[in-house]
Amino acid sequence: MPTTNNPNHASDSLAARVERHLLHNVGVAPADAGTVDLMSAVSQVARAELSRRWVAGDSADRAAKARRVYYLSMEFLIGRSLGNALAALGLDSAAAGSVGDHARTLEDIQACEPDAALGNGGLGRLAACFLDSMASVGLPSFGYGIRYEFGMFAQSISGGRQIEHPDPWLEDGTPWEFPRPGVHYPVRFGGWVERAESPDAVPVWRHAGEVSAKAYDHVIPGHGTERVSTLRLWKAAAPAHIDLHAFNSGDYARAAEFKNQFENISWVLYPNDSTPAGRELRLRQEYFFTSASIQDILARHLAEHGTLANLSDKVAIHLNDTHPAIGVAELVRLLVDEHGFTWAAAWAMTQKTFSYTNHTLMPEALETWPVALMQQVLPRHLEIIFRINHEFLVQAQALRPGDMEFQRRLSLIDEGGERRVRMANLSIVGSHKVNGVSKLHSDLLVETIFSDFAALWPDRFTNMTNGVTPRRWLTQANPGLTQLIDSRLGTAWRRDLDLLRGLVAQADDPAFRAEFRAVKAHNKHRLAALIHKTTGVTVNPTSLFDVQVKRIHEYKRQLLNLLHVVTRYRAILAQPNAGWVPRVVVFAGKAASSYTTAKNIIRLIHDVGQVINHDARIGDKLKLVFIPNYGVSVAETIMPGADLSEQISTAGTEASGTGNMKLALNGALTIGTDDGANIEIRQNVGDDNIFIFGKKTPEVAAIRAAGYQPMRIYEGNPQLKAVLDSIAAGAFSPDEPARYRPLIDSLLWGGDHYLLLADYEDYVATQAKVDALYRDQEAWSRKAIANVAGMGPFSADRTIREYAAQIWHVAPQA
Ligand code: GL9
Repeated sequence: MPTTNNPNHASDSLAARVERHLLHNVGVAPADAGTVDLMSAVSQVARAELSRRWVAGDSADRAAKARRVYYLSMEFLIGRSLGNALAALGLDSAAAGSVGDHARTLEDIQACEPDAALGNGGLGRLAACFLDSMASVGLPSFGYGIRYEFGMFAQSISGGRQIEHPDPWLEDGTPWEFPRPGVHYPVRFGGWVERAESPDAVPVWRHAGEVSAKAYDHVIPGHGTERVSTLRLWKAAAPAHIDLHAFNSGDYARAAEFKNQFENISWVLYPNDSTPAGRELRLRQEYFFTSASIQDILARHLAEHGTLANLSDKVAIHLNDTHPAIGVAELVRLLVDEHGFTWAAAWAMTQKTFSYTNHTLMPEALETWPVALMQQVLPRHLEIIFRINHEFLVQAQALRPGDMEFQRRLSLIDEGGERRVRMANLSIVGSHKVNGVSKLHSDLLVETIFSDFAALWPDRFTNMTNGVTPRRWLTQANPGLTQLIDSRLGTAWRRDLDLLRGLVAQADDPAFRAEFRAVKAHNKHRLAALIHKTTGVTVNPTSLFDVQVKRIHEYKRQLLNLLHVVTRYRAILAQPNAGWVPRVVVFAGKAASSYTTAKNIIRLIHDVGQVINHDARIGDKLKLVFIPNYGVSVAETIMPGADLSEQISTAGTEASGTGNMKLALNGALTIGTDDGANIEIRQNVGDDNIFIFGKKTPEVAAIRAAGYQPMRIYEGNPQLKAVLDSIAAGAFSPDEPARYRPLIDSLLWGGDHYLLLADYEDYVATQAKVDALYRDQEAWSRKAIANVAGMGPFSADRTIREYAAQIWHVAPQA
């Protein structure tokens, strides 16, 4: 429909702007524009408006000399930007109209934007949700990270096996970044430290190599406000003073190789969430982005204040896990070596500036770096760490004179075996606040791995329960539910998620419940279509959709879920007419490339699915699918379509979880253990509206302490025994009957470290309660609605306001 003769209509100006961008920036005639061209043009329109807001906010902050928060994170799992930008600008419906003129749907156009997958899992997605909330609550804020050329690997499944493909997300460029050629800093490595003659003289770091960190910005739109936040990502480049041509005239291959030595630092995201991999390059990455970020922070502060004396009054730097922990030593170095601070002044300033979030209790995930490696890569920083440690242990000695074990545990250096720097200890000592990510996790931190530090500094430790942005995870992902909520509560809940409480009253209205079910049914159709497209399996959308989506890890216990699936399969075969509630069990998630057991679990899911899905006796009663390439965009389709959310980690292992929040917010009921944020979800949605099962954290500890014997449980439970025996004997791998013997042996003989067998019986019994409830659709809907209604506290806006008030002391401006 031609709309150009009505210049006041919002969609007119948008359509006209899209056409202008097609002509001027994309280089294509509007009539010939393809889907990618339109994606690019619509993005340019949004970008232009965001750029205007950005410039305005930035100059306001500069004029006000605002205190700012700087969130340092190795990972930002952003996903797509277009839909989010249009929603923030209130342009979504206009955009739908403007591309409709080109016979395209906005959904198709959005789908051709690649995900920015600069993170592995929950930790990286949390950082992205936090950026959204920092912008939306109006915190003067920057995220800092790495502009990885290759993000999280893309996963395909072949013969049940995970195949990893590179993710060249920047290959065709992205409309969302703003290169800042004027913003670059040198980052140095290696060499030695020249000992000063007098003890007061500043040591000189004679570095051996240098790279240039170049800034690329992403504007992060705020919702319901004109404020935005900035994500600044660093790319590594050869320093300007290296003339590649002169260095290697004519030999381009060698010149390129030489250049790569500099640039490889920002090439790839390490696809590993448990063990620090890639060793030296990973350490270089950590230092690279941390150093560049802190140099940038100091430069901005000096430009505004002309002195660093008041740095901690104006700057809060947050360490997202220990990955940027070297920043503690880097700030000391910059203050002492380059800005004339005394050691004591620099150290006091540093502690006032930093804060740190721990994201896991898993000991193998606590980063340490060999002293020898740090000596080689960052000799000056190692020296600084030794001095911090020395002064710190003097304090510890004063508190508990002669207690050498206490000092040994607190030390920044692990002296048992190869000497290593403990990055968590450095982070705690260098920060004024340390937090966990759920109530349970924060309690466990001070009771277990950080108990010695808590004895020294009880006030340093606190809790900040995670949250998720309701914009991406409800408004954008679930427009049907959004409209339904709007129709009853108005739209204010979008900025104040606690208003969802108003749905409690709606749950009593049968008409509302019917509409709620209709929305869910629609979302399940969409999910069924995704399942069909990605796996070839046809599922019945009226089945109960049982969803476990997250990284594949033994502690998350996808295998326990699978034991239930096999149990159910066998029970259906034994009693085909027992009135089964049809179920579709959905898995998705990536396994770290070096994590063999996790990869075997993926393969077993696939193999069990092959048997069940092709067993004509089963039909719709049970289907098992593994959706490949789990990521932000895939999650946006899965979350709204789920009925049941599997959050079944061994109690005490999942620091928080955030998928649990996204699923409940979209009206899924949780079946979960007493772990992480599940506990707080239960408190908020009510005990009757969640299925909690299994051993609790103290019981887990007691069972292990008493000498856990999984074999006893196996011998005592014929149902479990039959399930394990069938997998071990090759019922699901007839071509290679012994394929899963080792996996099952790890449970029976290998100690079953995550207590799958101990929780099996309760889990299966609880799954039967799920079925019983699902048979009563009215009762189920009431509980699903109660879940949505109770999720207000899990908005990342709440989390960010708590960080702002209690840790960062930065005032929201919006
Ligand atoms: C994690 C925890 O395991 C999750 O429970 C938590 O919700 C998130 C965010 O706080 O952090 N810690 C961690 O290392 N990962 C988490 O998901 N792993 C990845 O991000 C891969």
